[in-house]
Amino acid sequence: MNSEILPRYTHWINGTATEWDGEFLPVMNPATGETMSTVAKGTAEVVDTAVQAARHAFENPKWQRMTGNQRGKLLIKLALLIEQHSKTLATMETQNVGKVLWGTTAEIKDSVELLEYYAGAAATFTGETKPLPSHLGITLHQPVGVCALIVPWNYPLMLAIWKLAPALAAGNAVVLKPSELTPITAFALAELAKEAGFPDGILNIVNGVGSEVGQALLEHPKVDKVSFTGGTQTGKIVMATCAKTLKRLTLELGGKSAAIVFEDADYDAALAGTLFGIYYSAGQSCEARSRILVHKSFYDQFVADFADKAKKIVVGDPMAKGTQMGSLISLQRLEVVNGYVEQGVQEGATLVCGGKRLMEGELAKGAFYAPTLLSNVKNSMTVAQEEIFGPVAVAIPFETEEEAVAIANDSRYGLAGTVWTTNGARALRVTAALKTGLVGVNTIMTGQTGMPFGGWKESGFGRELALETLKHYTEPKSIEWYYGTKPLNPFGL
Ligand code: TXE
Repeated sequence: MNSEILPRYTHWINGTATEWDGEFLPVMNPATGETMSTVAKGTAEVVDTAVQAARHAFENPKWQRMTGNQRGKLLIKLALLIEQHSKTLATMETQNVGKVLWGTTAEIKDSVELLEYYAGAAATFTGETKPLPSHLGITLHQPVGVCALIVPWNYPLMLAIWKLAPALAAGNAVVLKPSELTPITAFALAELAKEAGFPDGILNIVNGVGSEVGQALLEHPKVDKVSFTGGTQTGKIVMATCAKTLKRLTLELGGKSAAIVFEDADYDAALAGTLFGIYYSAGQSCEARSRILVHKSFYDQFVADFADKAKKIVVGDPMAKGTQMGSLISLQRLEVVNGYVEQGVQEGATLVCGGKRLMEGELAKGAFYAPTLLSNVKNSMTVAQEEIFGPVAVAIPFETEEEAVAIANDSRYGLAGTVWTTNGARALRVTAALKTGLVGVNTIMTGQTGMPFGGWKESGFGRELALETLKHYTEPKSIEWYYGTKPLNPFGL
């Protein structure tokens, strides 16, 4: 296809799409293998322009004087506009990410709900007054300033909103950096934010590759805070770079989360939940339950039933009704995923199902990988320790509750987990013992609006989706106001 006639995405600065005479990168539809548009490959200069625009807009007295209620109103208008355009946005997202349309539709619905949540919270996140000896203590929560929001490709619009909603509710200005693979819906978001009435410069977008524009954002002296979602390796670079200027930082990184299926679990619910927990979004979720720990007494049966159902998952055109799993983000990622599966088998795991690229008919054009299960996995194997980020589950047997907890915690990650049990006391013991930020009991639906989302250990730090998230986008200030009758004069001079 002639790239001249494809839609082109540049940058969004000061309320408008910029001109760009630099390089463009192709943007792919991973399910069809077609180039669907091109995106500007930004530079440090464009980052500087965007940050200056954000700084200018942030310092504008009109924005500074806006109340939480007024910012909340803008967020509500944005939520309504996104709701009105949800079909178009979901279609764009599906075509760019390769994930099923019902999935992207649900993500947009959740994003609308999150905007509404922070719209309500914007006016409530105020300081406190504290009586002190001869002083009145007042705390203020003031916006940090310019926030760089760096998001990955697996949930492009939703994760942008996870960051943007609390940042704007708290009164900041933002520069959003979408993944170079999935820049499309961010642009639509910027247009809708303008229509909602956000002042120009409050929301800016820079496009390009992480090592250039992402890095330039991290190094920019006028960026006050960075909120990053992505891989753990990149997260470490982000943290080291932010340390140079002590930027405020939150990191939401990878995971290798465990679903523990106890002998007293509701078998059918656990089976359905563990399948969805890994194959939703083709396993490309940070909180995917990629390790399935199953009690020894029914391990073989569970593995057989799981594989039986995994083989029935409808993989294909993510736009088609009835498809249950779409494509991976790229053929390059598919090769990485396949490499892990091969390594698992070399290290002694048994390939029960999947383990191959799907090439029948139209599928050959895209990055489709069969839902895969490896059994007889030891937790020390690479496939149990590293984040594969694809539709690959590993099944590990255990005998006792203590052993299950020890296996689940034997990971450098600590994002999520699920406990499948009908024993309430056990649920309480195990949820308390897991070293993760999120735990589901008989559910994989963690990460709902209002519940703090984030990891322990190498899964990062900071929490999204909750009221406390506003703390990450504000600086607290303590004011101590003396009201004694005599001037304070400790030196007696
Ligand atoms: O992510 P990256 P990638 C994991 C998953 C996946 C691996 C690699 O295991 O296989 O990470 O994926 C920007 N300074 N997750 O390579 O590199 C980049 O442009 C600043 C888990 O796609 O982390 C993109 O916008 N920014 C994760 C964003 O960082 C940089 C979701 C994420 O890219 C940068 C995605 C730099 N030096 C992948 N380098 C999750 N937590 O869900 C890159 N970027």
